[in-house]
Amino acid sequence: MAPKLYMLDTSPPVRSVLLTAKALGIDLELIRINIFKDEHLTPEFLKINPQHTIPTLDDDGVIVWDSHAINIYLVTKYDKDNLLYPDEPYTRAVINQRLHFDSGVLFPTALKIIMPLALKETNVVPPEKAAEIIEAYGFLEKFLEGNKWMAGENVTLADISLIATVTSLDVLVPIDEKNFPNIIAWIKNSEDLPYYDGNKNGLVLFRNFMQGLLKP
Ligand SMILES: N[C@@H](CCC(=O)N[C@@H](CS)C(=O)NCC(=O)O)C(=O)O
Repeated sequence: MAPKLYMLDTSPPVRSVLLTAKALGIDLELIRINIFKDEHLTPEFLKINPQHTIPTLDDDGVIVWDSHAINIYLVTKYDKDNLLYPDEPYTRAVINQRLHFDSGVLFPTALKIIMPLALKETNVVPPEKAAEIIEAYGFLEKFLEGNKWMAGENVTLADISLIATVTSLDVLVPIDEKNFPNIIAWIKNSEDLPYYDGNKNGLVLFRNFMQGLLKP
């Protein structure tokens, strides 16, 4: 039975799970939950995930939420070679640092821009929030110094989580190639991954959604 993924196409963390699933060749049953219609607050969904976030995975009764936890679960269960999450201690520590950066810094900062736009409370990206994102771009630029990928010479879960968030942020706070050449090169490399569709399709929808909300 294909694992079920409760999801919304535009969501960056959902897209990171779609990337992981495609990379590992796992078929998922997609169950769309429209958070803007409160479909994540129904008693049925709260029973599965009391924290009411998407993505949420149901793998034959094993429930996991938080995209980073889901991706690690999928890799641990289905990627026998562990290529996306190698167990060499230093590499894994670097990957974990990048994942925590995505989960604890980058995505929460992105949400502070995305949600007021989505709820039509504003139609601009506040300059102070844009400044926080530009500071975060500076950190990412450093992570990539001397590295093709976020945790070294090989693509890992660090790239899979961060590419979904960073390409979404680029819609809101465009990444300037002059200041952030490493990030731009890394995005281009990511676009060449054979499973990049996992991000691409939802990103187009996210871009259209946000551009419709931003003041021209
Ligand atoms: N750290 C979580 C963030 C998940 C998250 O905040 N998802 C948003 C949609 S992009 C959501 O479910 N929002 C509804 C809510 O929090 O009630 C992850 O990586 O999965």
